[in-house]
Amino acid sequence: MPGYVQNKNNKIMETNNQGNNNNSGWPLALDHGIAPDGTPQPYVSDDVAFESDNAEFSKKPQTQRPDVMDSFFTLSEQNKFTPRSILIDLEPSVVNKATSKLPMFNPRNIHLSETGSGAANNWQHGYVYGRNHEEEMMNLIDRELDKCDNPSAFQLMHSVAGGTGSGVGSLLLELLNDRYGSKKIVSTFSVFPSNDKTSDVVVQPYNTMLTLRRLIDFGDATFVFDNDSLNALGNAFIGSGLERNLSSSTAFESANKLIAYVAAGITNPLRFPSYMYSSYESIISTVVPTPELKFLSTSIAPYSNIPNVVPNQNYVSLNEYDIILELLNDKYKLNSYKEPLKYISVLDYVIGKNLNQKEIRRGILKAQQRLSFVPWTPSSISVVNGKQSAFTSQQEKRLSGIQVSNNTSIVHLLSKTVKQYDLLAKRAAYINFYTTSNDASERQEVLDAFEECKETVRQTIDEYKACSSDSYLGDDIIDEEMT
Ligand SMILES: Nc1nc2c(ncn2[C@@H]2O[C@H](COP(=O)(O)OP(=O)(O)OP(=O)(O)O)[C@@H](O)[C@H]2O)c(=O)[nH]1
Ligand SMILES: [Mg+2]
Repeated sequence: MPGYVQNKNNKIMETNNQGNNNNSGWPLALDHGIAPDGTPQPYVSDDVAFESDNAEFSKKPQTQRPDVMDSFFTLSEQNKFTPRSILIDLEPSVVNKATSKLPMFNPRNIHLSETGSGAANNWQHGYVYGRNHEEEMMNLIDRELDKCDNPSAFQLMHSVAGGTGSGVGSLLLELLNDRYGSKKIVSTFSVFPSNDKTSDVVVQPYNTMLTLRRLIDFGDATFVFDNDSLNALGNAFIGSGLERNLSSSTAFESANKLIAYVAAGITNPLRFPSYMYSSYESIISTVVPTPELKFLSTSIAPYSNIPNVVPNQNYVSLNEYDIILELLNDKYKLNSYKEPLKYISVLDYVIGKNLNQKEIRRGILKAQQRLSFVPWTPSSISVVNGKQSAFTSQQEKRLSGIQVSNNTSIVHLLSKTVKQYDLLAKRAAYINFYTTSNDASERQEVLDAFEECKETVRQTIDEYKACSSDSYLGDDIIDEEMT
């Protein structure tokens, strides 16, 4: 399938296409030169930067596009790319904003509630709505899957604390697990609420707890983003001298840019394949060693090529060694926690042109010495040699870096949620938000269901705590022998 655009547009062109002038800011589309309405931009070769009538040049074989677009897009008969995404919400404003910026989204892949009032920050509303509309939503998913040759994974992007992302998201996790769980990876990009601003929605700890249980029971990997770290990271980028057009954007827009950048970056080797990490399975299995340890943290190196974030005059060029060390810096983490951590796995992406393998090796050796790993894994950092898109590359050598890691910082996030939940649950506060009547037995049923979720989360906390011990794998072997 990737051949389709090559035939039409794979000419060696004279222009230096930065692809960023009329852009949407969506890295996944920008990387492949897809305009907001889905129109493919001509591919610009890196090797020969001009077209020539000279017979010598025209005899040269045309460079093949190095990117694979069909993982995330389908090509219509009108030669337009359409994301495979499905957009679901219980109120229209967010989806309408997205589709007006990016008309490339397929209107048939959008599900909005008829009443359009949202789920009122209530997991229960979202979940029940999902139950009542599960057939419609699964039809959208199945129809999209039918268009795929060999789908390997789902990516669910949602917030865990409101009503829709948490409730509908939880239901979808159950449905996907039920129908496809054994065959396909179900991964999530889950936004956790700001700790500083919990007061705006008092029942966030309930919603988060109910969602966490589904992430633990039905997901294969969760990329954790917390809004406090996202805000801090935005500030760190500004503080370090990157100009960010914040005046015209909300705090969420900049947070979402960072999430979108990481989400796209993670799949760089799928979309620009080389000999390693060219499947989603290989990426996930590198960072998720057992189904019990599946919460992943990410970080972004400073001065990375984030769309709409341009380096100002203070920009200093970082080489591969610098990038790898910067990825260890707390201030560039999207789920930050400053206590000493134990690492279970680390996958570093260094993305750029003509990567210097010597500098990568030097950086990795240094970084490995700085990190503390759990005793039962090889204390090593895996590396993705990511390719820079010809559509987003700059004139000068500018490298980007992303780190995906599995580490014990999740203990802090989960424990914080349990603590906030306990404060509400011990007084059964606001439990009537989740019941249909004032009936005491129904209240108790709801509380019991909440407590089951808490128990699941507790087990994950315990698992992450236990994994730091020397005997972590040994305990399991003994358990198995005894049973
Ligand atoms: N990073 C990020 N966080 C967001 C965004 N929108 C909302 N949040 C956070 O997510 C949580 C819940 O968000 P909502 O938008 O109210 O949740 P929802 O899933 O739409 O559910 P309902 O509004 O109840 O239908 C809050 O903690 C918000 O701070 C966003 O665009 N980006
Ligand atoms: Mg909403």
